[in-house]
Amino acid sequence: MIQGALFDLDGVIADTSVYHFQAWRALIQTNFHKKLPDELEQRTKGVSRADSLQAILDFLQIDVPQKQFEQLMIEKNQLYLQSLEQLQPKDTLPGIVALLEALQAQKIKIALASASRNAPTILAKLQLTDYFAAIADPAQVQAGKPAPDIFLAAAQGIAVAPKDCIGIEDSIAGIQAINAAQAFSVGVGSAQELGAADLLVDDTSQLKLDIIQTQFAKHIQ
Ligand code: G16
Ligand code: MG
Repeated sequence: MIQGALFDLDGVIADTSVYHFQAWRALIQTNFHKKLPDELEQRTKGVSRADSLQAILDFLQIDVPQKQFEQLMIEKNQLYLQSLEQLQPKDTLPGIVALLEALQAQKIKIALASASRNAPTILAKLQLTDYFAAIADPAQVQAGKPAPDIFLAAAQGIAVAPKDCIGIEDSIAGIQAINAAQAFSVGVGSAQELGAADLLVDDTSQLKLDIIQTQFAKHIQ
């Protein structure tokens, strides 16, 4: 029986992953006059702000002093926050409110396992905060996704063993993190990228609790 549900945020609850990459693109264009290829979007999904910037600079083979690195992170976040200004409850991805309601009706505890330091602000803007019994703080965990830490912290926040939890993710790093935490991984996206997920759906509108429960029961047999 599922006792806990651990949610990723960007790309699962809201389509903010698009805004993250738009902000990275604008930052790199302004500062280095370079264009980022599409492939970097998946590589930075679910990955912390610092790790994302490092991956981008490595890709571009650019080395910057620590002070400039920190300045670039601040600038990226300012660009990202600008795009969040318009965010409203209607921007919650399809099927998410219904899933949260279904989980709550079955007394399955809900926690957030997002790598984003902006996650509490986004949940508040979407008016979803009250569904969450715990929000794991990415600043307090040792290693970011693909390490399991943020999912372990989220499970601990609702006092449920990770093996009794499902984790929902749209990123490769996130599915790896859920699997490493030994929770049941539900991927939202393509099999090409998220083939390691225990259960895969094309988009959030297909996240139905009865289907997830059936697959979870088969998985633990
Ligand atoms: C998200 C995004 C990543 C972003 C990270 C940190 O994670 O997918 O692209 O780099 O959070 O975000 P911030 O700069 O807001 O702290 P998740 O785990 O919700 O997908
Ligand atoms: Mg995500």
